[in-house]
Amino acid sequence: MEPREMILVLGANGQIGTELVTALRAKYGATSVIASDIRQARDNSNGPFELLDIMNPVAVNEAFAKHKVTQVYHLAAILSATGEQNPRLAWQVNMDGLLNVLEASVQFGVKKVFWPSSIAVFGNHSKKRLTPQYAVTDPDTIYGISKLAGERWCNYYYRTRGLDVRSLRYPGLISYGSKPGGGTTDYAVEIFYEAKAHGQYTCFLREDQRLPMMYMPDAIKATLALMEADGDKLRIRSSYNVSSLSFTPAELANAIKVQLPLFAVNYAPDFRQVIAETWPGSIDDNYARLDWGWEPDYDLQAMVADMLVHIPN
Ligand code: NAD
Ligand code: AKB
Repeated sequence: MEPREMILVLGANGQIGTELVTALRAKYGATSVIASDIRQARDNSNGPFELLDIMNPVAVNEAFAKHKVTQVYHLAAILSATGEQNPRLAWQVNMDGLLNVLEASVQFGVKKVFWPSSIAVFGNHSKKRLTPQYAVTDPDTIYGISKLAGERWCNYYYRTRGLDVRSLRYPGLISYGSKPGGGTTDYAVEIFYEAKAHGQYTCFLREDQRLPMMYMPDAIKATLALMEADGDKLRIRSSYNVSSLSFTPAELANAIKVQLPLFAVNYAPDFRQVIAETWPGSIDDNYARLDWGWEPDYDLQAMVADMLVHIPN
């Protein structure tokens, strides 16, 4: 019989972790998935939860040893907009935290590690439309710089230590399960709450700022598919481009107006507009489609309809 998987999720109380933990528990059983975060969960009744700071290597090692961890999903990070407010902290959490996790994974014989990168690895000189896997990567934000360096560290641990690290360059993620945590793409979640609550929204990006996006069910599907894929077929051990939606704030607003005709949007671009301008508008994810059969389920209309059903009035 195969030994039982013990899965540790770091940064589990964020936008992705909240939904990924539920999906992992449905697949592996509640007690096989240990959720952890630096802050308490709103509700930790669905399975084991621990307070854990990824910046503390001793505590990280203790958690790996105590739970006999076989798989890790490392989600703890400081995102793009918050990172620009405190670049040194963002670098420390995103970089030192990742190295603590990679080191512990080698030391405790973890079988597989998932760590997300981002479209933030791209920059001003990257091709903007259908940005390829191996485009120029010249990020301007400290977040993007830390993600690019993280990708290289993951590839390094795979190559030199044989660690089975797998990674996706997520686009902006849209969900209703938990609010986003300080990114440039957060407008695409906020807009739904404001549309429902107040019938109007002031967007911090320009109306024509196209960005790659993905609905959370597709992000969870991509994550689990990559983690279940045959390792021999994975040609990329830095991070895979993965793509689904591509729209501007005006296009998103129009899709919402189909269902809420009185919804009104104003535009007041702030410092996040400057970040968004350096990112691609759409992504070429051919490697993901060929290597592990990636295909998203949601288009813009289906995503909008599902969000509006789930967000309370
Ligand atoms: P989030 O900000 O919503 O959640 C991050 C979680 O990490 C939070 O619950 C926070 O409390 C926790 N955390 C912060 N510092 C910590 C520390 N020192 N120790 C332990 N936990 C700590 O972020 P998210 O949107 O869930 O993103 C998860 C990962 O996916 C991040 O690596 C992020 O860069 C990446 N990503 C997210 C998106 C997106 O649109 N959400 C897009 C691309 C990549
Ligand atoms: C952010 O905007 O910082 C994130 C991301 C695209 O990495 N949502």
